[in-house]
Amino acid sequence: MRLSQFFLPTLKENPSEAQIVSHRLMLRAGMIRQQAAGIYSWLPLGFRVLKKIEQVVREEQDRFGCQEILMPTIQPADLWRESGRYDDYGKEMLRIRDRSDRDMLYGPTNEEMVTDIFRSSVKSYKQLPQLLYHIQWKFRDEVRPRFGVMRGREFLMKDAYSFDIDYESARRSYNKFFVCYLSTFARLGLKAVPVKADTGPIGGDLSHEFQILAETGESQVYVDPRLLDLDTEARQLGPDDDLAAFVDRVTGLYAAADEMHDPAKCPVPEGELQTRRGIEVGHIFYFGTKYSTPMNATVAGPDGTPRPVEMGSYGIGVSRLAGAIIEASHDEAGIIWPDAVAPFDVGLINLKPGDAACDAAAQDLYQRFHNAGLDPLYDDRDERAGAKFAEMDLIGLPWQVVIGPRGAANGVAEIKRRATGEKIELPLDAVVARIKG
Ligand code: 5CA
Repeated sequence: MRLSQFFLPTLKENPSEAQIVSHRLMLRAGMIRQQAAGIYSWLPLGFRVLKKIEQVVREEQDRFGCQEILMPTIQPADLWRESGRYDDYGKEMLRIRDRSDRDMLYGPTNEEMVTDIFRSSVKSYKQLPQLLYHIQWKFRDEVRPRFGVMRGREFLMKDAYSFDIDYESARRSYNKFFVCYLSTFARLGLKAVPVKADTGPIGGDLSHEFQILAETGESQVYVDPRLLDLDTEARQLGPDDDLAAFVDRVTGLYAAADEMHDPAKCPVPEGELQTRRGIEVGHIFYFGTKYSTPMNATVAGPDGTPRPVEMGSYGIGVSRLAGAIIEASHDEAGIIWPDAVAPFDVGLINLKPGDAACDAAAQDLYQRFHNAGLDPLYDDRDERAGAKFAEMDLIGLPWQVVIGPRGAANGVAEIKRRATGEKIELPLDAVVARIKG
């Protein structure tokens, strides 16, 4: 993509409405545009990041045997009357009436709908377990939407649902998502800590939140330092491994959010306990038969008698992650994208467009990047060097490659790693290999 043709409405000034750094940087980097309180359009740069996050989340769900479906955003109120949540959900639910005066709603979550899909077609324990997920927009009419996409009213969620015959099997499903989440967040370049949580309006009695650690996080968490090193181990585990052993060990380590932290009960010595800020990017729930009983979602067990199916639900805030990743990875100059979710792999800066040697060298590299399967953003605009560098730093691509008249004459480019600021000069034909690592 050539920057001269790319739709990238960056801002020079800090937008006054943005209170936190990710919101500020997403607006300044032209990633999103607010359309109403807590409702955003995703512009090309932001959309690319959102799709990358979504894809990592999808691949990890698939790896653990969860099947993708797509349920609608609009749901009939009658399903929610069956579970009893239509009245309970209160003002957070956006209620709509269609032309035939039927009560509808914009889904804030999908337990009822997926239970309806399940009960209409699964009749025997032999068809279990079933794990289904979708990645779909949700609407919650939050009292105080704020912090950009971190607390929106319309937001993109990956929500998965498990169906099992009994408690033991349901725990195995829960464990799969537990490990899948740690692996997903590690792939996204994040440190995520599982913290025991309240179940709120989803219900049930077993629940964990996944908090990623960032100085600007909304909640305070107190964690055993051993919880900060689970990334590699989680990525190596798959659905057929002994996940219970891993989950039992991890959940045995101390982790508590502010309201649950009790220094008297904390087994970690004060000097070792990590007090950090966290952002909730995922939340998993086991709630047994809370929906299957009232909605009559039963399957025949081995003895032929019908019993309500055991369920859990598992959410990841996909659009929130775009903001959360920035909170965890930025500096004064702008965003620092982890490789896995960067909107482009490399920013190619031509310092002197119009100069034959610079144009030829830049064009040659642009082609080499494409040939190597890298996705470059080529700054071919006639702008001051300082402005070009500042904009590249702001949008945070992992690598910058700079071609100037001196380098072009000598057949070299300067390469900068955005995360460390480290710069080296390399011959043009060594650039691709360096970036591909
Ligand atoms: N049905 C369950 C699990 S699928 C559920 O809805 N859980 S939740 O309420 O905890 O939401 C799942 C995730 O969505 C949260 O962990 C958070 O990352 C994200 N999320 C929730 N509310 C918002 C919001 N207003 N804006 C952005 N992301 C949100």
